[in-house]
Amino acid sequence: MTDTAPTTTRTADGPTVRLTVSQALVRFLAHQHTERDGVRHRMFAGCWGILGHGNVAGLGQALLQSHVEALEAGYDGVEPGPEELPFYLARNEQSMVHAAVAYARTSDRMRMFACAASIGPGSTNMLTGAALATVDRIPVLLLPSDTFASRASDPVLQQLEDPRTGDVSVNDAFRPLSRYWDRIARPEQLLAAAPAAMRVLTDPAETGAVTLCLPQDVQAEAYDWPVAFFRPRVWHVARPVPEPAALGRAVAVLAAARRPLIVAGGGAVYSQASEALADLAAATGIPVADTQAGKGAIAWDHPQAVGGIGATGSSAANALAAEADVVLGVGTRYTDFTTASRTVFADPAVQFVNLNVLAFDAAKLSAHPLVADAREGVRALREALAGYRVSEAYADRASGLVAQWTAVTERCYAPSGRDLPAQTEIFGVLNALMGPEDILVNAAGSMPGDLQALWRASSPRQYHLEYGFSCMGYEIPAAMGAKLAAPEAEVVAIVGDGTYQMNPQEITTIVSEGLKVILVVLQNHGYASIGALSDSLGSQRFGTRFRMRQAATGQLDGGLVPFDIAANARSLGADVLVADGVDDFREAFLTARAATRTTVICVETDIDGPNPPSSAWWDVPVAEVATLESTRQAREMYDDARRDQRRFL
Ligand SMILES: Cc1ncc(C[n+]2csc(CCOP(=O)(O)OP(=O)(O)O)c2C)c(N)n1
Ligand SMILES: [Mg+2]
Repeated sequence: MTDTAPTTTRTADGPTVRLTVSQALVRFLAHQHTERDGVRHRMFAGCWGILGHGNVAGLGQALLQSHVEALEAGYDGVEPGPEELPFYLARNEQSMVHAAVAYARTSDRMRMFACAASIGPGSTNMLTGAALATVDRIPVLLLPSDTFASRASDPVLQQLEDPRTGDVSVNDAFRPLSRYWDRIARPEQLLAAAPAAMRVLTDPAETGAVTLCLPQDVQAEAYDWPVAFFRPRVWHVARPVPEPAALGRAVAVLAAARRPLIVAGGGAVYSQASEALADLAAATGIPVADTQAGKGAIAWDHPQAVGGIGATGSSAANALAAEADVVLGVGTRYTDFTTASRTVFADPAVQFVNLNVLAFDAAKLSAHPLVADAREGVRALREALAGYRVSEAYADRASGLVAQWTAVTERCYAPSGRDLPAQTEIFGVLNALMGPEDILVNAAGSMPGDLQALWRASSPRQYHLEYGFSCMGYEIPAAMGAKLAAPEAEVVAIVGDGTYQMNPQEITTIVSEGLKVILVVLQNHGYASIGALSDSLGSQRFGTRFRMRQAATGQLDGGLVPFDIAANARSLGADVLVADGVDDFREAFLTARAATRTTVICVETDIDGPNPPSSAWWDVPVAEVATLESTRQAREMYDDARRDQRRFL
């Protein structure tokens, strides 16, 4: 094979090289870097993909060519060449986006993946992943293939036709899910779109899914690209500092606080603000509660750590939230779980100071906004608050509350002696055996609530809960993405049996990549989470158990469904251990940890819990009129609870 086609022309931007749009995009992406605090990374670890007629001869050809050229230049294929984008083959497009998101999150958003899909269903399969990335503010570059820009072959296989307009395709569905969206209908549009996409991906305030739609004919079209387009670029990931006037206002509020509380969110983790946060808390004595994304931003055993806050939080954090006169949010979006649907902050005069890199979040709850990078903002607050300290009485109250919650956690973690273990007992084993370098992955079911309440995170990376989108099916591909980002970590995903059935096939990808992760599948024959919720809301656990349809009743209320998760996981290429009870689970986990292959541990747990005691509300509306007595009672309780809901005007 020859090198790239010879330089053909000169433009005002210098000499050019003739490449297809796909070849140019691959070469461009390979030359992008990120930098923060002087540390530089190659921006793209590679390109996930599933090929179809929409991209096999376009982007697929370009990825192959980048590899062959790297080999010809003397690279061994293990370390990618400087113009190469390594290819990763997934089994489902949604999964590949999850894997990419977990990779970027584990890399504190400094490194990421592109994800390439064929037209039609291949691309729409990425929609859920796109939404998740944007909700969670995690960068991922999506490359859905698109129908012909020329329209010569319309309607191409899998094309959506719209009698009213010629310029709509299924990829327009990515628009609301993307922080930047573009369609490359002419090659030279890439000269503008590609740098625009990089800017958004590396902007901590704007990042999320970025979508470049690539019509299948344009992917293969040649153009004379200025060589300067491919020069190595370094995208500085900014750490904006607070505006002095805003800092002054925030400090005035905080310095007058008698019962302040810090709420640490995901932004504190991604900006690597842990040390600064620990310093601020130690110097001022302000207690620190954490959200699902922020857990571990402060180590659980820091003297000021008070555990998870909100609907699934600890009684310690929630009691302090109820009394707080000033709340300092650090990198939090204040989701309904964090605020207990706006009931957890109960002091009538409570004020908020929101340190956030995104002005939108900083302004929430009528706060005094402090728009800045979390680490820089926390450092500035620490300096400006020198000499401020909470009263001893308040500090004692916080540590007393924490001691009470510690006793609750120990009870939940201890063996219960019941026929089937509560999942909290399993979490106790994992929490004791996993180190600060290890990563626990979870996203949906009854597990996130129990974990936020109980898990003692010893590092910011250890606790990887996707709870912005809480997407069933994230866990298995995310374990793979986290492992790719942190090969030295023991990555453990906790997977509900419902979640397992959403997305098991990616085990095959994990195995084919030679990656070792541990998947703990909690078999409770149904949706424990939604079942308990349904029960508490007067809907009697309707439709939440996996049962056979009975001829006699016509309902799904028969025997257990004979679904053999262990056999299924084994068939996908994993090693499988079946644990009977908690002691057996501990043994299985130690075996899996010592193993070199991906191991699935199946353990049966009690669908009825027990779960940790709840100390806050979550707003899930109950039918206002009903013939069911259970529903009517639940609605009364709902109306009662809603009276505490605030608007923070
Ligand atoms: C993709 C997706 N569909 C539906 C939901 C709503 N949902 C939340 S938890 C849950 C049940 C999860 O079941 P399982 O994984 O078995 O966990 P368990 O509730 O038993 O702990 C459902 C259906 C969701 N979060 N994600
Ligand atoms: Mg379940």
